[in-house]
Amino acid sequence: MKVCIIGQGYIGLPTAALFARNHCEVVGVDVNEKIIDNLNNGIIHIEEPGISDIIKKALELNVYKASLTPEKADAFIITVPTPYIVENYSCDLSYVISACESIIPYLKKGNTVIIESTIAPMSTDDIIKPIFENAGYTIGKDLYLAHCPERVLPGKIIDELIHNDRIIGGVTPECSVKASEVYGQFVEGELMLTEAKTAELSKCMENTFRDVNIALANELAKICAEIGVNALDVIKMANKHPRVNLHSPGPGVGGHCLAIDPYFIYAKAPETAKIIKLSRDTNNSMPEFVCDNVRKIIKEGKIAVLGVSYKGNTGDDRESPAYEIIANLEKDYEIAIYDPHIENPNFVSFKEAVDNAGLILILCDHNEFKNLDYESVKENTVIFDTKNIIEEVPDNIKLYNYGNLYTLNNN
Ligand code: SAJ
Repeated sequence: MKVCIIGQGYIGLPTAALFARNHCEVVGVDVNEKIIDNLNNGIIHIEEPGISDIIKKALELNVYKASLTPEKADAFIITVPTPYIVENYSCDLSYVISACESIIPYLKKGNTVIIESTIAPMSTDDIIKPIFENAGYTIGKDLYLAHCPERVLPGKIIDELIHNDRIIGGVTPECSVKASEVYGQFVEGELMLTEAKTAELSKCMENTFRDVNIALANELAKICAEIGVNALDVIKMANKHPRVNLHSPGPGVGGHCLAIDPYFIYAKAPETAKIIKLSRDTNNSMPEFVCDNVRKIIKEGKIAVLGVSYKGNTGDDRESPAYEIIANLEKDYEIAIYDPHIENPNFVSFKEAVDNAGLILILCDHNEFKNLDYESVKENTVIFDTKNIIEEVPDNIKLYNYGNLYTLNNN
């Protein structure tokens, strides 16, 4: 089988590597000339275990090449980004549309076209299908079109691409069968055949499920701060119930999935998607909640912010709530930022950040923050741990987290 993959990023490149390793001929297409040159020389631009060796071997065996233009193939897979439109958070399909248009000159009857990028429900039927119909194809008869969303964890992409179950959403049942033959080349998990719109909504709902559950935990944290209960104890106790799994409250929800995908659903049914929208609003309100509590803890002076990544132990700061918190506090306090996972000329070392700081504000659960070097921290410094990762502090340091925020109301 010959496969042409449009987009050689975090998903497209590992996918290309696995097809090549499984005896397919692969063309990896990208608009970035430097990426293409590097890939053809075995230089990999993404940090992901296992990819580099597979691509180098595939280049040696002549089964993989990177190119600026598509080629004729049996299957085409689109793995380009789907950003959101800033004004209303709806799904920006422009890269997907131009990727689809770019393959039209190379298509032939019997080909399979698969969209992997996360897209809003109904996008395949309403927007992508007409692109190929207008080019003269009858979907399900002489061209097979499907949406098959990726669902992988960075750092474990190769393993998850092979072993995770996969949603195969064809525009027609014939399209699902053809798309499953493509993934059958390397996927060992179950291939679940369904309709395109079901696949689209399933992917969006996976991330919405987490967002809604996190919103519930965040709402609990606010209620506890208001009525005087330890939220962390409530979560610990309630989760002893075999069918309860309260999530963890925090400073907000970041990243390019949970903070975005729920809006794709909301935009489709704004009158009905009430819990989804309320959850987004609740999670978006957490930076302000953090700032309000900071203001109760200290009135002026220096704050050391620890961690701006959206998630612990990564250097990814997309949509991180930390930036909104910093922008808010910068108006009234001197802010020094330390993040061991992000290189930024404006950030400082831990020692510099905590030097003379009245408050240490933890916004991310990097492992480095679990046991801080308290020798560098001056006496009577206050820590506000919004990720609830610090278990113990020396006697001369005061710790606030979501377990005891309510005590601030009595001050
Ligand atoms: N967070 C909380 N409380 C929690 C859990 C997370 O506040 O109890 C926050 C995190 O701090 C972070 C945000 O939520 O700011 C998102 O973190 P995450 O680890 O839940 O999600 P992502 O965005 O890194 O990855 C998700 C995953 N989806 C699901 O777990 C359903 C991943 O499997 C997907 O591949 C990815 O989205 C994606 O590509 O869609």
